[in-house]
Amino acid sequence: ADQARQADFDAKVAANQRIEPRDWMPEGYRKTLVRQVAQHAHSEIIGMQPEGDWIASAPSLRRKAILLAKVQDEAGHGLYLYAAAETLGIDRAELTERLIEGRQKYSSIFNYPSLTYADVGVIGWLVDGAAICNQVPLCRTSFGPYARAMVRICKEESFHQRQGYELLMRMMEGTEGQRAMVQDAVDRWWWPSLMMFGPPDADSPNTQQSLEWGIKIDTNDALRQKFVDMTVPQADKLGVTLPDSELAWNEQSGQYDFGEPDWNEFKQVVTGSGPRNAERVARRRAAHEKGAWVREAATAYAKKHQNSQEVA
Ligand code: FAQ
Repeated sequence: ADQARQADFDAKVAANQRIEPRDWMPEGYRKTLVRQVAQHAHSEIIGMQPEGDWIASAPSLRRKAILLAKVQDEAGHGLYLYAAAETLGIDRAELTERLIEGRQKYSSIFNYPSLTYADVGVIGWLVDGAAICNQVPLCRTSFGPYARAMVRICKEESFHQRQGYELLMRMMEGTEGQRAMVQDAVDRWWWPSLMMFGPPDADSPNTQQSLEWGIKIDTNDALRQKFVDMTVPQADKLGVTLPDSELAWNEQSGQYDFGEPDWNEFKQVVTGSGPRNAERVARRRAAHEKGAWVREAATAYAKKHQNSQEVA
């Protein structure tokens, strides 16, 4: 029976059909998805922090309204993704425990500090730009709930990317000091943005199997290249320099050549020793603990409501 179910699963994946929560799936497929979707959800929630730091000191009412909307969207993305993970049979409370105990990862990018308001623009431009590059193909990922969550998330990420680029365009029209702030933010965020796509294909233990299962659609290196090709013309238009002396158009390949990110730094950040890891997780833990009474009250209310329905 298992063989028949496996064959059915393989045929669905090969035909680009969606696997749904009630369908049979190999245990490894379920585990890989829980890992990736949870990591993605955690990234959205932890990712609220670097930009959230600027809400109280946004330079104008307009910028504050935009930033508030963006950070709220990220909370929403986290929630869709936790809901998608729950269809795989894992509880959101358990996933949160794993995050605050450091047993599950979130994107390396959110372990860097946001030092000026230009960082808000650069996070929108580069970090959301990289997120879109990675996530548009995931709209076709093989697990239905994850794919459907991605469709909506990508639409919102496009707005996020645009607001970042628009903010930077405005700053580049400003004073010398403002232009220098933009360049400084680009210098700090460029390499970490390239690391968002994960280790080089040769050092990526999960890629091959995830491609076979249709969980991933492209390899880490392929998406990184696509991001560089997309971003270089935008940097030119903006008038900033990307901090990579090896960056050059390659006539033969029809792509940009670029330098190697510092994979040692990546390892440090992913294993908890980046510039802001401790602070990000400590804040998430504090928010979780502070919210305990809300969860308790909501649970008690739901229980009471359920009982009164039973009586009626
Ligand atoms: N950071 O074998 P692979 C956003 C881990 S966008 C930390 O290549 P895989 C939007 C990886 O988990 C950011 N860890 O792994 C936003 C694995 O760990 P494990 C979130 C990383 O899964 C914008 C190990 O290294 N987006 O939040 C990273 O096949 C602005 C080996 O790597 C997603 O999560 C990294 N950068 O490929 C929000 C997208 N890279 O558990 C707020 C969905 C790798 O085996 C503000 N995820 N690792 O020890 C994916 O597409 C994939 O999971 C990859 C990694 C491509 C990230």
